[in-house]
Amino acid sequence: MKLQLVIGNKNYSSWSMRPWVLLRQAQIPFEEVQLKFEEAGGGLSVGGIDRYSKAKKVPVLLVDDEPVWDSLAIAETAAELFPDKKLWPEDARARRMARSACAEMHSGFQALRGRMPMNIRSRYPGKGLTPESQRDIDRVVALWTECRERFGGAGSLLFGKFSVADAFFAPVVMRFHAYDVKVPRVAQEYCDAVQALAAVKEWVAAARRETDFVAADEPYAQKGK
Ligand SMILES: N[C@@H](CCC(=O)N[C@@H](CS)C(=O)NCC(=O)O)C(=O)O
Repeated sequence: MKLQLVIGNKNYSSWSMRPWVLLRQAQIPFEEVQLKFEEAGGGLSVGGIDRYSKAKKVPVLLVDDEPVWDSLAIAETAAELFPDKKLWPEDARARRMARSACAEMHSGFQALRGRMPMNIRSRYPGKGLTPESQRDIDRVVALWTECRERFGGAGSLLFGKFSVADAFFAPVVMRFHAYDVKVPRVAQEYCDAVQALAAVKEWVAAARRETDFVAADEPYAQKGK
């Protein structure tokens, strides 16, 4: 089986980071196809995406050239294709909670996304903090704390061992890092554990090497930069 993962800029593309970290951390081999964001007429598009997806967004997983688009569909497909990797928690109650957490992440947290766009190579301490983004942050912290307390066990991740849920929250961890969001100890320890994952380190190192500047994702950059 041939797997190709089409992603965007590693510095900015939070949706792309999820399946990339999931596959890499689980040691599922894939070929990376990186496309770059392009800005035209005030909008953002992905250069060359037409070849891969009618939805025209990254990420896309090509399974023997057949596209699977949207990060949640990709995660479910990977879990189905590689049952031995146990990408979802084995315990049924933990699995239900992991699925709910991923779905909540997938469809919610608009203020956090909008005010604190992922930007791995930059630091904007304190930027983006509004009552709405603070509410999202508080909810993320409560969710992480509940997962850790109920299902973390001896491991350091949300459900102990690495799972889809950690891949889904990795971009949030990077946002908290970039904007220096202060969180309680249990959440900070979780952030540290995510940043220590080999796949996350690899993604971050590659993101830092990127030099493309995408204005739509840079609300806090100084003019002329
Ligand atoms: N829900 C989708 C969202 C994908 C998405 O919005 N991707 C952005 C980049 S991170 C994109 O491709 N934007 C280009 C566009 O909207 O034309 C997923 O989970 O994959």
